[in-house]
Amino acid sequence: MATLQPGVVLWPGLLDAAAQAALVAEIFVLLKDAPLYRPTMPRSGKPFSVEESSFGPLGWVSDVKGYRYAPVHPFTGKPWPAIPQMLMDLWDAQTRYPAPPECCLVNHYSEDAKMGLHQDRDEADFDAPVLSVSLGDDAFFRIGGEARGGNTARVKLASGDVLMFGGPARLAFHGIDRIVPGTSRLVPGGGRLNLTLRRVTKKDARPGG
Ligand code: MD6
Ligand code: FE
Repeated sequence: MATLQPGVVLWPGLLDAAAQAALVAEIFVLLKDAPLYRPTMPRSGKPFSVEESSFGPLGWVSDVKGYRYAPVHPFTGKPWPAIPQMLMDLWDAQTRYPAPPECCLVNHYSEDAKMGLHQDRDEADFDAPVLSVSLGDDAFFRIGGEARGGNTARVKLASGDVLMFGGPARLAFHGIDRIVPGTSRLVPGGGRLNLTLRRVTKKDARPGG
C-alpha cells in the first residue's frame, strides 16, 4: 500500500490474476445488458475518446445537457445491472465506508483513448471516497490538487491495481494521459478497463427527506 498524497492510496496488484480474469468475465456479461457507448461533452457535444457504461442503481452520464447520475442507460432506457458482489466486497474492505456504493462507472480505453483532468464532483456525498480498479493495459494516471493548473504527479496504473481518493484528495484533479497498448492480454480485444465505485447520495438521506 502506498499513500501518493494525503487522501490518495494505491494498492498495487491487490487483485491477483484469477480475480482479474473473473471480474473481466463478469463485466463482459453485464455489458451485454448495458452496452458500452460513447458519451458526449456538455455544451460542445464532442464525443469522449473513452467508452462508458455503469452498474448499480445510478449510472454516471454525460451529454450536451451536462454531467449527472441517471437510473437508466441512455440508449437502452433500461435500469443498469447490479454492481458485481466482488466489487461490493472490495468497497467494504478498502474504504470501510458505512454505506454501499451506488454507482460503478465503467470506462473502456482503446489504444488512443485518454481522459482529461477532471474532478469527481457530481455526487452529493463527498464524505465517501471513490474507489478505482484498473484492468488490462497499463495507463499513466495524473493527479494534482483541488485547483486546476497546479502541480501534478504521474503514476503508472497496472492491471489489478486499486486506487482510493478520499478525504483531502476527494476533489483533486486527475486524469489519464494515455494507456500503454499491448501491455496486457486480459481485456478481450485489448485496451484498458477502469471501474470507479462511488457513493452518490448522502448516506443518511431518506426518500422524501
Ligand atoms: C481511470 N479514473 O483510471 C479514470 N476518478 O481511467 C478516474 O477518473 C478516477 O481513478 C476518481 C477516483 C479514482 C479514479
Ligand atoms: Fe475521476
